[in-house]
Amino acid sequence: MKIYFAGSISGGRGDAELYAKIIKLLKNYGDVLTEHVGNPNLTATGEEISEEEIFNRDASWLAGCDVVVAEVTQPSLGVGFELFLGHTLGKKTICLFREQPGKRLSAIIAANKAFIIKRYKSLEDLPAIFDETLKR
Ligand code: 6IA
Repeated sequence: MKIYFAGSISGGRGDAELYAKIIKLLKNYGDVLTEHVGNPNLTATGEEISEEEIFNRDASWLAGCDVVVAEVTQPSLGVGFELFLGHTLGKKTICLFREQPGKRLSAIIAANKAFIIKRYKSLEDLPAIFDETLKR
């Protein structure tokens, strides 16, 4: 199974360490195409390749994946766009939102019936969520 993991880059890297841990868990279920999203050395200003190369690479990985898993707690324009793109391509999509006081998931994501929305408190909650949503 090819997994496209989406997480905030330009939107803020506050959750980068969490993304790396999620990617490690996801590797139990398939190949993660976007391991760089969890790289703590990848800053908000991004990778050393051109924006066009990043877009073309990410769009083709997205088109070729079996499932999109997005951590949507840190709002990100790019993650929102990837969710839309995956949606138009009919990709199974799981959105992970960490419950925190004062934070709300955008209604345009939360209310989309095409997405599997999973609210969680901590990393320990995720194996059960992945067993339920990713195991064939
Ligand atoms: O808007 P954001 O940057 O937060 O969007 C993050 C999402 O878009 C991630 O899930 C990535 O798949 C993708 N993405 C956005 N920027 C990059 C990037 N470097 N490298 C890889 N994937 C990216 C940005 C460099 C650029 C500022 C020159």
